[in-house]
Amino acid sequence: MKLLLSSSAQRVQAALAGHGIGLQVVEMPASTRSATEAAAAVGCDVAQIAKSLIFRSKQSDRPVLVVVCGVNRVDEGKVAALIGEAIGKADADFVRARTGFAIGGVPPIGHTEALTTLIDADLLAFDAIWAAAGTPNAVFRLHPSELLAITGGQVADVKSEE
Ligand code: 5CA
Repeated sequence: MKLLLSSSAQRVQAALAGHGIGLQVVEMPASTRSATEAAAAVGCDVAQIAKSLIFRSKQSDRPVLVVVCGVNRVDEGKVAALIGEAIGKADADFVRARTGFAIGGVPPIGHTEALTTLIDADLLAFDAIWAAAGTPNAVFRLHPSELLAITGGQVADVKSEE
């Protein structure tokens, strides 16, 4: 664990501090770029990794954040029904431009603009989950209720059943 956080991780730490709960960003020596790598690095189940996935709304061209259980895939049709607009994948440039973070480190909070946020209901089953914190090495641990509190996201069934 590094004592001095990189600037992207510091932005996430500052956003967490702004919510007044003592959640701590940690930078790991190993990669946390993917859910599998993050789970190995912190020693949890892949299901306990909260993936922060960015989609692009087709009509209004807005970023949509879906925070997903590490073992699930997103059903884009379910998300579209929930937000009232079709969505597509976001490319790396869109993600960076509209969140301020690069793919592999996109956090659930601290973005450059407020994001419409949906939270996979499956994440609520755990006592502890881990989310990305701005870089492909940075994560923080939190309780699902804290994820709801800091994102203001809507809990929903967003997973693909395939
Ligand atoms: N730090 C880890 C664990 S929290 C992490 O960010 N995992 S993740 O799953 O939330 O982010 C990786 C996701 O980025 C992939 O699941 C995929 O949806 C997306 N992604 C990866 N490469 C690309 C790409 N080239 N273009 C668009 N999206 C991508």
